[in-house]
Amino acid sequence: MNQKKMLFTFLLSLGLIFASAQVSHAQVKSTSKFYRIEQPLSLKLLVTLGGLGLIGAEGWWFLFSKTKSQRTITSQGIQELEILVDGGYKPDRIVVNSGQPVRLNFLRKDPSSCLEKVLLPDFHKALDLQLNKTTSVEFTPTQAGEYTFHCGMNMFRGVVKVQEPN
Ligand SMILES: [Cu+2]
Repeated sequence: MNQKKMLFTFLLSLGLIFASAQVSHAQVKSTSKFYRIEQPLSLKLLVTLGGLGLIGAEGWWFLFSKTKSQRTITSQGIQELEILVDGGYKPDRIVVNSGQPVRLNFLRKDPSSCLEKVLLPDFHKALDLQLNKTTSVEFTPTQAGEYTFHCGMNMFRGVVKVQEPN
């Protein structure tokens, strides 16, 4: 899944680069009647290298930044885990069994308003997280699969991986 994501980002970046190249080309054409600004080759090269560097960085990020998945701890029949909300979700990959209640305790340490909400659309849950407090959500997954949760603007994401109990 991560490699798919990476490929997608790579293609998207390429698309954007080509699109912006087209736009600047069109602009040169339409303004060439009046004057023409020639950019030195070194600058073009620098911009190109910068772009390639960014693509590389994105690819690296998607390949290596993924945190380890974490299992919940079951007590009194509830699969429970604390998730630290600080510049994202830690852990951001949670493994649970299907057919058994899950309780996720979100501890928000990040004041950014971006992270004040967390949505679990597949389980029809939306939470308002208060700063420096723990907010819990409970649900019972019934089917194996991967279910994402994310912040209000879908910038930070995590995955609940539901598997059949062994
Ligand atoms: Cu956000």
